[in-house]
Order: sequence, then C-alpha cells, then structure tokens
Amino acid sequence: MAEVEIKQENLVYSKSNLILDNVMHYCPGCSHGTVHKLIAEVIEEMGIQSKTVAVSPVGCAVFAYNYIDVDWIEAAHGRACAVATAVKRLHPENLVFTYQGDGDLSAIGTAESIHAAARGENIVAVYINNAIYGMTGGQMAPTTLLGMKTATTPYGRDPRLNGYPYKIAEMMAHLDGATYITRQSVHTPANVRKCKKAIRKAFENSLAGKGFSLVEVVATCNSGWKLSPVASNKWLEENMLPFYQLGDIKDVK
Ligand SMILES: Cc1ncc(C[n+]2csc(CCOP(=O)(O)OP(=O)(O)O)c2C)c(N)n1
Ligand SMILES: [Mg+2]
Repeated sequence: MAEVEIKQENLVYSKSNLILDNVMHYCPGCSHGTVHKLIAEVIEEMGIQSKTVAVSPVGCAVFAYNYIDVDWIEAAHGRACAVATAVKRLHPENLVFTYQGDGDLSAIGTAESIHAAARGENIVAVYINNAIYGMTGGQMAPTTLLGMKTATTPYGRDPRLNGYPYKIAEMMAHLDGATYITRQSVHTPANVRKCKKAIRKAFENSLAGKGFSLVEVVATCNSGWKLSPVASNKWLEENMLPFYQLGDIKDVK
C-alpha cells in the first residue's frame, strides 16, 4: 500500500505551536490540559508570544512552564497576583497573566487576589476552580460544595463544622478595579469554545489597559473527586454549575 504523506496544512486539527512536546503530568480527564491548550491558542492567534509573561502557582499547575512556550515566573503559593503586579508595572507593554487554582487564588492567596483586583492592576487571572486542593490529595478548599466528600470531609462538607463555600468572582465584581469577570467551563465542546473567547477577551482588555480581569473555569478533578473523567463531567454539570453559574458576571464597556 502506498504511504500517505501527511502534510501539516492538510490537517484539520493541529496543536498550537506554543504547546511544548513535554508529556503532561495531569491525570486523564483533568481540565488543566484543556485550558492550557486554549491559552496557547489565544496567545498564538494574537501573535503575542514574545511579550507574554505568565505567573504559575503552587498546585497541580505548578509545572505549567513545561507546557506553554512563553516566559514564566513561579510564585509562592497564593502570591501570583502580587508577582504579576510587579511584572506588569515594570513592563506595561507586556501581557501578564496568572494561572491559579482555587486553593491558590481564593484560599491562601485571597488577600493578594482581592487587592490586585481592587487596585485595578492590568493583569488577567485565569482561575481553575475544581473545588478541591487537587495536588495535595483532594482536601477541602473554601470552594468545596456543601455536602461534598473530600479527604478532610469524608462525610461531606458540613457548614456547622466547615463553614460555607464562597464565590470570589462575585466578590471581585463589586470592586471598581475589576472590569471583566466571567465564569466558564470546559466540560463540553461548546463550553470549550466559549471559554476560549473569554480568555481572548480578557487578554485583549488587559493589553488595552482596561483593568483587572478574572476568567474562572469551573473544572473537574477526577482523581480528587474519585470519579471517572466522564462521570466527573456529569458531576460538574449536576453539582458545580447550580452553585457556580456560568456566564459573564461583570463586563465594563
Ligand atoms: C505555603 C504553602 N502552603 C501549602 C502548600 C501545600 N500545597 C501545595 S499545592 C496545594 C493546594 C493547591 O490547590 P489548588 O490551588 O486548588 O490547585 P489544584 O491542585 O487543585 O489545581 C497546597 C495546599 C505549599 N506548597 N505551600
Ligand atoms: Mg483546586
């Protein structure tokens, strides 16, 4: 049989040139890989690879610098928005974004995140909310849903003992410095497309000097949730989305 020559230009789908060939450490089904892909595509399509600086967190995305080919700075746990503030103020022509989990952005880093938004820093925070401390073994986070079982709430989160979950996106929306706050997901192809548009809009707003943007992505952690990837997507839709409702929360024109 004659060999079929596969030419790049004939492929319907190809991965972004910004996604490096390193094997990802994420569990199968994890949302992080999908969001990485979208960020890489947006940066490539906007032609801003050489002027993008990303700040990576502590959490499962700690090795994000191995996967997306832009300049990265590693921040201490929760401090990404403070580090990004410094980078953006020193290099205002650059796109500066953070990439943070819920434990990072809205637990240990609450103060840094809220105040960067309040100051109206021209940065974008991409916020991966899987309602759990994924990297360390699935402990309860502030974002954990009521009744949700985690390593530290084996009988489900009980508000009398563990308090209530909170929505940092809605909190940030009250701040004058925050101009674009949106909540997305990547659990269906349609949601992946919407999420990509939101990331692009946030990056464009930031380059235009419009203030602080938060792109929250309601995400799965199938290892932490102890569910298969397919069951995790269903669980997200039935349990996460009624509480973390999708859509734009604030969009200052
Ligand atoms: C100062 C500090 N405190 C605690 C830890 C332990 N730690 C590492 S990752 C992590 C949780 C990360 O969770 P999240 O930000 O939600 O990211 P995910 O892994 O779920 O994507 C914690 C508590 C640490 N590395 N440094
Ligand atoms: Mg998390």
